Amino acid sequence: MSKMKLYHYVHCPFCIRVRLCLSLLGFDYISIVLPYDDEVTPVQLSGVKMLPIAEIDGKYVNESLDIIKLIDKNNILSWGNYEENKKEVNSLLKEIGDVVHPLAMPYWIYTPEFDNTSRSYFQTKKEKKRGDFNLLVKNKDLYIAELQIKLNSLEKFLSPYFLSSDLGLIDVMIYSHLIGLNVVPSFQFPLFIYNYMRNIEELSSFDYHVDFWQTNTPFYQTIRDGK
Ligand SMILES: N[C@@H](CCC(=O)N[C@@H](CS)C(=O)NCC(=O)O)C(=O)O
Repeated sequence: MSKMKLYHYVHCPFCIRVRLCLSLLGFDYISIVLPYDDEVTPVQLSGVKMLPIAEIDGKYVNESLDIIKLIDKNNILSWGNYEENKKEVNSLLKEIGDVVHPLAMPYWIYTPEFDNTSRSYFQTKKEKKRGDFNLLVKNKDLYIAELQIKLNSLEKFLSPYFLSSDLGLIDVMIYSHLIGLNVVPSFQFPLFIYNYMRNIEELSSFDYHVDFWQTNTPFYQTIRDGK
């Protein structure tokens, strides 16, 4: 396999899961971060404006799990555990996503991944589904309370990984849905989740792309302080 090219958004949980697996499985790859408002490149590559897209040996693959399957030919990530619990895991991810997205989106757009044009493109598109970002920020504490309940309910499944003593695909998926919360001020993970996530990072040497997550821009400070 020649070196993979990965087109991704830094904030996107589906892109993060691919990057995390590439790190875990020791694959070197070429990282291409596309601006969120670039509609032309993804459509030219795969026919739809959706990332991640991987270019592997001249072919373009654009579903995160299809990409991961191609790089995990030896089933290091315990696909069997995911297949057995697929229904529950997918509904868990949906429930987590339904709270994480409204919480994190208004902050993601003030990270260095976005410029004025991509920020406004993202906000306009997402507000149609999630509602006014100012309102989402205003209701932050309600979302945080809801999320804490969902996160606490995870504890019984971790031993120390999801229904397993080994790190697998399900853990990668959960981690990737949660890591974007790092930019939400005043949000704190329950300690057991915090430790679970740090553990996954250590095992994978995951490149979190810290340069893209720095949030000390004046815009971010304004929204963080609720002005
Ligand atoms: N089923 C896809 C979902 C990927 C996905 O939803 N990507 C989002 C970013 S998180 C996207 O590209 N959205 C494009 C847009 O809304 O403009 C996968 O697992 O790869």
